[in-house]
Amino acid sequence: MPRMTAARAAVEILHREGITQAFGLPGAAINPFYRAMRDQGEISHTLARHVEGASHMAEGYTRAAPGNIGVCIGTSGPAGTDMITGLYSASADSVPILCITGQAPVARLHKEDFQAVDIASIAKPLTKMAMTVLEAAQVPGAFQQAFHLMRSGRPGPVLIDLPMDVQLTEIEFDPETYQPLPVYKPAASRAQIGKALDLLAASERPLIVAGGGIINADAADLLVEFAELTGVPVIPTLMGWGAIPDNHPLMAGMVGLQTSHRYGNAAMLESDFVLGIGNRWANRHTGSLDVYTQGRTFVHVDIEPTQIGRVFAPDYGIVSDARAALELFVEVARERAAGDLPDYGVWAKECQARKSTLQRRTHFDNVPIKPQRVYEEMNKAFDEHTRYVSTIGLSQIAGAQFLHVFHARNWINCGQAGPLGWTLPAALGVATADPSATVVALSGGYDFQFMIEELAVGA
Ligand SMILES: Cc1ncc(C[n+]2csc(CCOP(=O)(O)OP(=O)(O)O)c2C)c(N)n1
Repeated sequence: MPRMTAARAAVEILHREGITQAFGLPGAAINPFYRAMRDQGEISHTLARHVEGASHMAEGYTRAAPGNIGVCIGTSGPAGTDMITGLYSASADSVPILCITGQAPVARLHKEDFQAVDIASIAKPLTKMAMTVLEAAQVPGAFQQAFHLMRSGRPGPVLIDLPMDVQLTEIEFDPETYQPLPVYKPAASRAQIGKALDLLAASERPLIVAGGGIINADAADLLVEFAELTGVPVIPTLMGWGAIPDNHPLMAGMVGLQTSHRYGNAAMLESDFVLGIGNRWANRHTGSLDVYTQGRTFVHVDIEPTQIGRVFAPDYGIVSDARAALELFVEVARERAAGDLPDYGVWAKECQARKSTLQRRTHFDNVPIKPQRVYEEMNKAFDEHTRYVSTIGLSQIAGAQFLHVFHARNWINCGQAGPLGWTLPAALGVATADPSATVVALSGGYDFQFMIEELAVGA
């Protein structure tokens, strides 16, 4: 049996789980892991200037392409605490990233050692698993479980904390026969999809609310196919923006308090039925729940069972991966298309008409130039394949109101956590994953300055 350090075994597993890129910053307690990464030689490393930056780079990297998992690495103590904001942002937006930290030797963990902090306890509420691995022989299992958890159910981050002596201990491990664990994703049944379509067919002015779960499941094509088959207009959430192109006749606008379109809000108020897929009824999308829910029937499809009923009780809930659900929605809707689905043509035309009458004004000639005009010019300057990255602030809100997005993963926004400083490093993560893309980081002065040191990484 091959013998190697636990750190080397961990690197071999990263490689076999498909990791080719990591972001981080070394320090004494993680140096054995860095050494193992260098010796193994298959994983590129981007040296961040701030470990929080590395965690946001990892998130941008994950979000840039289906199947990606961003890895961020730091030493013990403050490196882990610096990456907590990245773990919060990733968990809040259902994004898998793997955060690896060094730690003081096992025997010194309770002695208030230099840079020894209980990072696993600090990270617990922000991760699907946060573990200080105390036995070297557990390291392969911990990494195997980490990938299984990050990819199963609602995606999210994991933290693995490796005491220095654990990293350096030799263990028996055979990388050649390593195999990732199966990924678990719940799938809707035909009976459930049939019932949801019965409820849809009983409505006169239905909408589909398309959430970020559709992007995570790489199911934008199926969403558009289902919308076209049924003729039902689509409201993307801020996390789902791009799942249906902005210029599609069934794109009915975004709904919400700030990051919304006037025509989207108007369509929602006119509707009598909402099918939410892979969304979580975020409060900045719903606004007042009374107004949002009154007079409407709701069907909610989500991969995470405890999301059903969390914000309000839907009329019918289905626990399913968005792709699995949409595959069946398309299949069953196609069988019914000839028969019992109503014609929503008039309703869809009304939604489309509002899109031309309820536009916000952008064409100002003022000097100095007004922000609205800047976005108008951006829409001309950047083509449909441009990838926008943004976190928070007026610049982000206006971006959602005025920009145009035509493809899934081309609007990469820190939707729930919105930490200042996220945009620049996240954009670098996107650019690392997709070097040929035009990546536009949309950032206000504060956001830009929060992590301005990462410009050096970009350079
Ligand atoms: C870490 C952090 N602190 C504070 C806030 C609260 N906050 C949200 S937007 C904002 C101002 C943003 O200013 P700027 O980045 O210049 O963007 P602008 O609104 O000018 O576009 C603040 C302080 C935050 N989101 N994150």
